[in-house]
Amino acid sequence: MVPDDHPARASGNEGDCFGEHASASVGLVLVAMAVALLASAPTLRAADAPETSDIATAPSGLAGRPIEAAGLRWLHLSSRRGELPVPGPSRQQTAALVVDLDRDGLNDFVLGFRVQAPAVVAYRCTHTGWQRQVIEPDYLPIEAGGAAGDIDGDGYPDLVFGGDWQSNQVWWWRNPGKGSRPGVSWQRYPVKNHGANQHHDQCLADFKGAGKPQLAYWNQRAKTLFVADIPPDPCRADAWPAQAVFVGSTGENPGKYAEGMSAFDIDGDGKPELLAGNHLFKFAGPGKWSATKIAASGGLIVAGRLVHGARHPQIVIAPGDGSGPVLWYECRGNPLDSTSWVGHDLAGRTMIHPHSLQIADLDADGNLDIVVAEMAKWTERQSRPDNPNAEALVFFGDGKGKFRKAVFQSGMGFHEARVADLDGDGRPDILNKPYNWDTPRVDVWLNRGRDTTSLRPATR
Ligand SMILES: [Ca+2]
Ligand SMILES: [Ca+2]
Ligand SMILES: [Ca+2]
Ligand SMILES: [Ca+2]
Repeated sequence: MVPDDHPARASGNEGDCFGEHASASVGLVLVAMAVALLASAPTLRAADAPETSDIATAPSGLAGRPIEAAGLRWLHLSSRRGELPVPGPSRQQTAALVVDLDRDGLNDFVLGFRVQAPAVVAYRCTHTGWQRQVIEPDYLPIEAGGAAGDIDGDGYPDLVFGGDWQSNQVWWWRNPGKGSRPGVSWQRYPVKNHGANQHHDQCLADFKGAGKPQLAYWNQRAKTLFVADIPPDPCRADAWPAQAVFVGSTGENPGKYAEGMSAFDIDGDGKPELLAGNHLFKFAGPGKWSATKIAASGGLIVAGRLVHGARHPQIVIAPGDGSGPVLWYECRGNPLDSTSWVGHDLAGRTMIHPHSLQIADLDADGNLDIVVAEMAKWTERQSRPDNPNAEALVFFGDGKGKFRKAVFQSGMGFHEARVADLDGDGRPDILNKPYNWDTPRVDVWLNRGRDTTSLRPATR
């Protein structure tokens, strides 16, 4: 985010989740969001499956540069070289989500902005590449975070984004589904339009086992974590009643705020728990949530089965808009007991604004890997990077709790990067849009694996 004394505060803050004292830094909240997306992705019943005619052909003949990074082959596409559409005029790119908007079997992605309209754009994956579509043409001070999930129950994933330090609002956009037409934006509806400002990070998941998702969101300037049920008629609701699940600090440094959110079934009861800041929250019945502190300090928080055979999944936390170590935590007992969680340093150094954190098996060896990436720039009033040696790192897991570090990129600004299959070949790819480093800009690295023969040549 942006410091309080920062000029950017006059025009819009970055998309992260800190509240009161965003002064010191700008951050990345990428990883937590990716996990949230995975956890909240709608499950398609057979009747909901896309019709055959709707299934898209994976993109081919893409312009891009074949590169090698972190020991893998990639096809790198950048809006800087015209290989992807330019996101828009905004220089403060706050949010990024990966979601299959049209349910054609291929992921699309969504970017959010502040300072200048449009506030939200989609990149639809087509057989020739990515086509940009404006979802919200107006200016809104979109904060980092966001969530995708089916809010109105029509089977198509809708979108949620929150306002930053300048706004007390959270909004959702209805996916028109088959009614979607190029050039036609989506209808926006209120989720929250009162109370304190700033909403860095949201998550849609069925924490309550209700058969449909609930929306969790941070409200940084209230230092509060809320969970709201979707109203019976969300297209007519004025605002969604919400319950405060947690109030206070998540161990952040002075001047920072709680951030980070995702969902994962940690205790194995079939229902996802809410991971937020440095805590695990479990729904314990109407109006009741248990809170388990996992770590001394919070940030972007995601979970996965990093260690084969472990009874419970592991949790990874990165300081996001702050700086500090990145740790992964294993459970050595009851996951609802704080003393069960034991942390292990991942990076071996202080990471500076690591606002991207994702878990995926990048090298297809059957062991989950961790992607952590730093921001290069967050201060608006200067053009030079704050952190010119920013690194995007991959920690390749061995499935036994050991990780091998590899540098994916250096000197590049990452923020809210997402790891997901973007071209339908089954390999997880990397999406990045910097916050204010070299903006406007978006980059995609399509994972071509270790096998050089599978590398598609660039067409230009
Ligand atoms: Ca799609
Ligand atoms: Ca559970
Ligand atoms: Ca792996
Ligand atoms: Ca892929």
